[in-house]
This record gives sequence, C-alpha cells and structure tokens, in this order.
Amino acid sequence: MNRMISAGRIWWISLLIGQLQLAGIDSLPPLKLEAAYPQLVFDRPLVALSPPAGDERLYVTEQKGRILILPRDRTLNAIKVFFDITERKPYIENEEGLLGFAFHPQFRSNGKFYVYYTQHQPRRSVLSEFQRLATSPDQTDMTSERVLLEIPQPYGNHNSGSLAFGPDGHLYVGLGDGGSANDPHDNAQNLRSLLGKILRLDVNERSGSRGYGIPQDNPFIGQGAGVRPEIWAFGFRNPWGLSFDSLTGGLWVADVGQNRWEEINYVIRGGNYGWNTYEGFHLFKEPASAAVNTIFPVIEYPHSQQFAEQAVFAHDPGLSVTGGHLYRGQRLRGFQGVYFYGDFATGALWGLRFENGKVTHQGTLVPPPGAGQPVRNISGFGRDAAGEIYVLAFDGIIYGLHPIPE
Ligand SMILES: [Ca+2]
Repeated sequence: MNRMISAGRIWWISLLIGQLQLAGIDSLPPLKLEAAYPQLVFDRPLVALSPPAGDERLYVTEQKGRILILPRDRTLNAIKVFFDITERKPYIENEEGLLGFAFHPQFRSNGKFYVYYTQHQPRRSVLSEFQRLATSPDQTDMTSERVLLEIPQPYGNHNSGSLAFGPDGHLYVGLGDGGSANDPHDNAQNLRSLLGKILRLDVNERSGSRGYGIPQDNPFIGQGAGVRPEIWAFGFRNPWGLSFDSLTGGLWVADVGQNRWEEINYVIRGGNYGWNTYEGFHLFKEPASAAVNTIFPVIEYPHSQQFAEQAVFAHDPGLSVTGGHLYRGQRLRGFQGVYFYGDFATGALWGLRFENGKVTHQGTLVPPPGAGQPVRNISGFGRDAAGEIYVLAFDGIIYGLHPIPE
C-alpha cells in the first residue's frame, strides 16, 4: 500500500520522479503584458469574465465588493457598476472580501449569477444568487439575493471562494481549509467539513432544506453519517482560480501552499489532493496514512532555491500561486492548450502543457519585474468570450497577453 511508505521513501520517490519528469519538458516562448484597458485602474481586481453568450464585455470584480462592466471600446474609460456590496464591508482582512463570481450558464435568458463574499459577526462566507434588473440589465436587482450557503469561517485567511460552472451545468465552489496555519482542525481531510474542499451544487434544484440540489453522481453521497454530499474533491488548503477547460471540460485549480510548495492540480471526481498530509509532493504531517490515495499536483514549485534539490520539477520559485485558465483562444499562436498561472508575490507568469498525465511543456512567459520596477502582484486571471486570457494584478491593471515579435 503506497500510503504506508515512510516520509524518507516518499522523498526518494519524489526525487526519482523528478529526474524522470525534468527530462522531457519543453519550454514555451515568452510573452509580454500590456494594459488591456489603458484608461482604467481597478481596486484589488480578482475575477474577470464575459457572460456565457451574446455579450463580449468583461465583468470585473473588486475585492471590496463591486462588479464592474467594462466598455466594448477598450480605449474608453466608461465603466458601469453592475453590482455593489461595499457597504456590507466584506473586505476587512487581507484574504476576505468579494472573492468569487460566476454567471449562470443561462444568464442571457434568466439573468442569474452567483457571488461568494465574506461577512462578519459571526465571520462567515456567503454563497448567494442574484439576478440582474429586468428593466435595466446592466444593473443588479439587489433585492433578488437568494442565499444558497453560509459557511462559518474560524479564521480570516484561506477563504478561497473561487466559483465556476462546469460543462455539466453544476456550480463548483472552492473552499479553503478555514485558515490559521497547518490546518489546525484537520478540515481538509475531514469529509464531514465543507472546508478544504471543492463542492458541486445544482443551483436549479432544491434538496430538502438546502437552497440547492445535490447532483446524483456526487461522489460522497451515502458515505457515512455526517459526510457532506456537496463534496466533489478534497484535501485543499486554499484552492484559487477554479477553471474549466472550454474544450475538454477538465477542471483545473491552483492550491496555495504554506511555507514550501505551491501547486497546480487537475481535479477529478472524488479526488484527494493531499493537504494537510502533503504539501505538493512532500509529506507535511505524519502519518502519511492520514491521506488516502493522494493525487499529487500536475506541477509544484518551491518557495526558495533552498528546496530545489527536493523539487519534482525544475521551476522558478515563488510564494503564492494564482491559478489561471487553459488557453483556447485564437490570438496567441502556439499556446493552444497551455495552462496559464502566476505568482502573487513575485509577479511571474508561467505556462504549462499537460498531456496524457504528463507535463510536456513549461516555461516562464513573463519574468518577475526587475529591481526598481513596480511590483505586480498577480491576483487573478480573466477570460473573455473569445477565450483570450487576461492577467489581473494589484497594481490595478488588467493586462492582455501579446507575443514578442522575433
Ligand atoms: Ca495538494
């Protein structure tokens, strides 16, 4: 049973895998970042997306509680405030605020969308449905709120809140482990807690007293008293940037590490992604047997070169991963099928290609800003109706990606 092997052996296996995996990885060409909306500066932008059909405008969330509609003409500075809960003060601690946003797949006809935000006294995350105003579709009907779920949060960090609809029409919700450090309550491995999980909900149904339905093929239905049927996958610390590949329907998510390893994961039904027994490929907390059938990341990277000799992949260091999207756009030739991700602390942008269970390409697309240049904290990624990808940063800029002419 592989879960019974010792930490030392895990390390040795990791090193061996590393040598194998380092061998066959090709690089990717560099890109450059340019402000996509040169007239606009945002306050802590986190999510940018276009509605599912018929509207190519980008909607951008700000952590303090607004969703803004950006102009079609990107040279203009006219924005519309679509949604605003800033007076509810969701943003108090650094990782709190309006953290998640997703359009219902039938938004065009039903006007529904979903947000995830922090509230206090008591401290909790709220997952709610809203509807746009029938009479003024670029505004939200603030009386339309329907709370689907309130999740008590023991600490101010690791709230995740990343939302995405899958090709199955269900809403996937990323939840962090509850916060503090080390997952002190072991939430992520506990199937009776919603924390440290990715949930899968049917927003069109109701199940008993719940404000949502439980899809019949969720993996943990009937798995024991108190086991939460909402869970799709578990063992996450702070899943950030939940995203579906628009071509294959594959689910990708970053998981922010503690002190050593950042990771990118490909998520499958019922999967255990290891935390807090593993951080990346590395045993974090004895015993290894506490995490059953751990699925290791697609890729990991270290917090410093100090850990490089234990690394499974040759990869630049960073401190806090930001998950992005898999590219299916048209404008960046040679990047079809590349997953974009970055680091909040260093501002580096990377890409990787993952085929048949192996990383085939990986590279630094945009290096961190040099000494003396402004810091570019990459806080989120955007994707528009054409599948083009944007980088959101706390310098307030929404960046587009451009090839570097040869
Ligand atoms: Ca993991």
